[in-house]
Amino acid sequence: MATMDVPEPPWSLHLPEGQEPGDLDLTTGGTLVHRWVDLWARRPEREVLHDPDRGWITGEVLERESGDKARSLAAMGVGSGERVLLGGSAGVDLVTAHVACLRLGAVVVPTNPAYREAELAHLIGDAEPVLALTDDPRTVARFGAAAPSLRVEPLHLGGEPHGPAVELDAVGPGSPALIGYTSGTTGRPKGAVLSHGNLLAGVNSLRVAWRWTSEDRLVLALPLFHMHGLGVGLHGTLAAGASAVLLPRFDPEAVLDAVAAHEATMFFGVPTMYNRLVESARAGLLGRLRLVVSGSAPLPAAMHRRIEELTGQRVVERYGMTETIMLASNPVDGDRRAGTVGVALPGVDLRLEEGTDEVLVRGPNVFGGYWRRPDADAEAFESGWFRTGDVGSFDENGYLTLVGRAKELIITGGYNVYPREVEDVLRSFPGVSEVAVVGIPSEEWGEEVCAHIVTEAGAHVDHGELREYAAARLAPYKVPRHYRPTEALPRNALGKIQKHRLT
Ligand code: MLC
Ligand code: AMP
Repeated sequence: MATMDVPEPPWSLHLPEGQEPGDLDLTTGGTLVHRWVDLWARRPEREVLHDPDRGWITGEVLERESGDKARSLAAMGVGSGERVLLGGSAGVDLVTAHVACLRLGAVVVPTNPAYREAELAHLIGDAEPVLALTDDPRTVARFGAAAPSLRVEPLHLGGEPHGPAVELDAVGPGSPALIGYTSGTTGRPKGAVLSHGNLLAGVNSLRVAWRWTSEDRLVLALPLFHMHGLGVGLHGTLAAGASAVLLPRFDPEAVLDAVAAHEATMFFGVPTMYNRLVESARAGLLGRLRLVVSGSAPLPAAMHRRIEELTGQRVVERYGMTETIMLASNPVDGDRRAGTVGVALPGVDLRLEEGTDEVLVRGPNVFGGYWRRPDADAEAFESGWFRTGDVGSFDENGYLTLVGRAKELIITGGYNVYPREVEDVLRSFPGVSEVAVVGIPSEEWGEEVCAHIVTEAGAHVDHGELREYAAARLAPYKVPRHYRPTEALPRNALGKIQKHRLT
């Protein structure tokens, strides 16, 4: 509970010395693309992004390639407000396609290349994209199977621009920029619509809190289809006028190579990445960095200590969500407390709901609502505050500890799995009568997905076949690693399954 000792607002803890809360302007730059384009015009020769295929790419090249792609998209008939599915591994080509969509005013729907046909079919049916962009042949085939009439183009969009001149960078802060799909209790993922203003406020807050400047260089091995890699890593780099080394996939040795070879200053990762990094004989290289950040899932206090012992780094743990970008962070200058997610970020208001202790949030970074889901909005917002579904407690200095979840969510390796979506798939397998999916503790993944299965009378369910069935319909990280047969699921007097009794 907040007490008199907590500075007002609590996030003033994040401000550099001399900056007053009243000086904070999270709208600096107007919109995300305005800010980026302005920086590229002012420092065209500056190296911004590196990938293994293209080497270093300057601001001038980013501006030109994204502009050319935006014109190609317009020539293909993509208009402002229309949705474009984007998928692929992190690299300059994916980034320029993403930036092109935003500069045109199209709405990006990031997709995980691991999504199966059924998952894509839902996304496509819901978002109604006019186009999909990807270079991944598996994804192309799955798009084709999920929606045969959907136009799919490669990320380079045909190279040279074609089509008439078109106005770029014209969207305002209120226009939708991104739809991030996230599940929930319904089992069917819903789209969180983030505006250009939300995305800008989100990164401006982090620029202040993390002292993110043009001198910084991030090693970015996170996928670019979730908030962590995209809304924080990529957008933050571009908005800070900084640079990033993009790695197409996470590999601890490749991360450490990049740290050494490119004189990096920052690394952001999920706890599973740190589990693997500390196993490297060269983990000490992380000690060269200015800032090491963990998020998306809880970082165990023991891992926090282990990283410090090996590298001298006190990791900055922070807390975020698709719908809100980042909410809280441990301070860069100040006490970094293991086991807490720190203090509300600049411009972000956090409080706990009385009675339930659910974390509620309000701020310019918080999305406006779900795509075509007024029913979900009505549940998610309470008098202008967004319900995070996380349960927390504040200490006397405003540090937040997440103590549980009001929502049913499993986080495995930083990816979110909503049990309902998995249960729906498993229940459709012949012979299965009831299913309850829970997360069980795992040192490597944080949690692992576990399915408790009740079979129909007289039926036999082969767990290997069930796993294969699930793997054909769900992205690999959602597929249960454990199958536990049971006679009956534990239920309370009202018939509700008591998942906390399942292990
Ligand atoms: C991969 N596998 C996973 C998994 N990732 N299983 C469970 N959970 C995961 N997260 C599967 C693979 O398909 C494979 O299955 C097996 O595990 C071994 O794979 P691997 O090669 O060891 O895994 P790898 O590809 O290296 O992936 C591990 C990882 C990745 C940690 C690098 O999971 C990852 O990038 N996580 C980050 C996710 C992220 O960006 N989250 C941010 C969400 S935004 P098989 O069957 O083939 O053996 C958000 C908001 C916020 O949450 O606050 O940031
Ligand atoms: P997503 O829906 O993918 O955006 O994931 C958001 C959820 O991830 C939050 O609601 C939290 O439950 C969880 N999360 C993010 N960061 C942390 C963290 N540092 N510690 C614990 N949980 C986290």
